Parts: sequence; structure tokens; C-alpha cells
Amino acid sequence: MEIMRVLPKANESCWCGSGVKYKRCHKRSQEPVTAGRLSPLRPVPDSIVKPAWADGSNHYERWNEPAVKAPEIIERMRRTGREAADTLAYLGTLVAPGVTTDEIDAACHQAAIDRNAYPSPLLYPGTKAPYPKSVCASVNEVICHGIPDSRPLEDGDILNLDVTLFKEGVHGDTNATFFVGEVDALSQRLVRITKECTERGIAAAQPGGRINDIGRAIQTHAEANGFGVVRDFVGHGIGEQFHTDLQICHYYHPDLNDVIEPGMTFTIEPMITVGNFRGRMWSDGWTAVTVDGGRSAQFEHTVLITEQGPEILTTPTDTGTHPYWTL
Ligand code: EYF
Ligand code: CO
Ligand code: CO
Repeated sequence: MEIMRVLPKANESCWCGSGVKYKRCHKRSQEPVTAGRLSPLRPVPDSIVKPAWADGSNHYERWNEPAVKAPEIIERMRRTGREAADTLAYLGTLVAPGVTTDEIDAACHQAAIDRNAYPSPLLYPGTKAPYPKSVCASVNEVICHGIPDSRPLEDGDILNLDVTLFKEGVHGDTNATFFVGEVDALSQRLVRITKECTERGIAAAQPGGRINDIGRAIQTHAEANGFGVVRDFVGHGIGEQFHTDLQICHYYHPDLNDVIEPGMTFTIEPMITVGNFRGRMWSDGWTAVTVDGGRSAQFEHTVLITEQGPEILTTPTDTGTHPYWTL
């Protein structure tokens, strides 16, 4: 006969007598993330200068933007990068159990407007439809491009928030992974190693070096710690366009041997997984999740290559409030 066991609540001691909370012991691992409801489109005032896709046509003209930027563009990118970083740091303070990712999107949207900036992801063209929100919010096994919705964050979740702002004619792109309440030890290690991967990738971006030095440094550190590196999404050149032709793989790719030159601006944004690095797409055409449901974490910075080495353009004003600096 099967013994019926009354299961404890998540925060009570586990039934097995370990003395550890049930949620950290024998409770089944987190349920898969499912899509919630989407709120209506948030308008942007006419006074804000917008990128070409803001008309919602799901199309815009791309041009061949030089990889090496003029000094006056770099100055604008420094300012916009800092605005994006400060916005991300602010959003991080809102992360808590019970808060919905749509509420965080509303805060990002308003923060962008208050800064006289356009939230770059809003209406950005996609394969099926324009991206409908102002921030990407990717929970647990969501690799990237999670769409903010009515799902309340749960104690133990990890949440990546990806902020890009368009201001003064240039984009600044940065993201970080935040803990929601108390997070299990493996997820804490995943997030710490992912941050270290981003730091090592940035340190490897040296003038005179090769683009694939970046991926080599990231892959070496991730795999030495038993984690996977996502291949399906890459870092990118950035400037007057959100995404230029330049691709930054986060794993070693022998063909990506272009020389890194002073004046280049690009993002480094590795997505690191607990299990299989392969992803699949939800039917919404945006949300990428791991094939095995294992968690994925990410940190991103917009980086300028100087004669002296890499300069992070998405450093927040107060480094004490940004998990990239405090973790
Ligand atoms: C299936 C988009 C997403 N693309 C990139 C468009 O660089 C970014 N983050 O660091 C980044 C953010 C967004 C983004 C938000 C929307 N998109 C297009 C096509 C497919 C896709 O995902
Ligand atoms: Co980003
Ligand atoms: Co990016």
C-alpha cells in the first residue's frame, strides 16, 4: 500500500528530517515558466526622438555602419550607455516575489521617458511581429527576449532584465540577472559564474587582439565550471543602430578572427546554462528557452575599445546598486 504523505509548505522543514526548508530539499524543481497575459501597448510621447521602427511597421532600413566610431559618436554613446545602466540599476531595486514582469516593464517605459529616451526594444522588428514591450524580462529557463507579462515573480526565481535606450541618436544596451528572494545554491553559482564570464570576455577584448579571443575566454570559464554557452544568440556591434553586422560569439569560433580595433563599440552578453546550451523558441516567436528546462543566466555590457583596452560604456552612476558591480 502506498503511504500518503502530507507535504510541508515551501518554507517549512522538509519531510525527510534534513532540517532544510522543503523548497531547498525534496520539493520538485521549479515548474516551467508559462506565458501570462500581455498588457496593452504603452505609448511614447511625440517629444521623444525615436528610432525608425517606432512606427510599428515591423520593418526598417539598415545601413552599413562603420565598426570604428567617430569621437563625437563615442561621447554620445558614453552618455546614453550610462542612462541605460542607471535604468537597469533602478529596475533591479523593484525585483521581489509577487511583482509582475509587466510592472517592471511599466517602470522601464516610464524611466526611459523621464530620461527623454526611447526604450529600444519597443516595436523592434521580429520574424512574426514587432516586439511589444520596453524591456526583455527572462525568468529561469528563459534564455533571452522574455516578454513582460502578468506572471508574478516567485521566491527562488532568477530574472534577467535587459535594458536598451535610444537617446542622442545612439543606443546603450545592458543587462543583469537578479535574484528573486532566496535562490538555491546552484542558481547562485550559475549567476556568479555568468558574471565572471562577462568580465573575462570584456578583459579579453584588447586592441590588436582577435574577436574570437572574447568567446574563447568566456567558453573556457563556463565549461571549466560545468556550465554551457548558448550559441543561438550573440553579442553585436552597436552605435547609431541597435544591431550592426559585427557579431560577437560567446564561444570560440575559429573564423571570427577579425582584429579588434580602437573605436569599436559592441556588446558582450554571454548566456550561460546549467545544462544543455541548446534552445527552442516559444510560439510567440520571441521567447527562447533551454531545451531541457535548465536555468540560464546572462550579463551584458556595451563596450568601447580604446588604445588602453576595453572601456565599459554601461557603468551606472552608483555602482553600489548594480548587481554587475556588487554580486
Ligand atoms: C527571437 C529580436 C529578437 N534583439 C536583441 C529583437 O541585443 C539584444 N539584447 O542584448 C536584443 C534585444 C532585443 C532583441 C529585444 C527584441 N529583439 C529579433 C528577432 C528575434 C528575436 O528573438
Ligand atoms: Co541587451
Ligand atoms: Co544586446
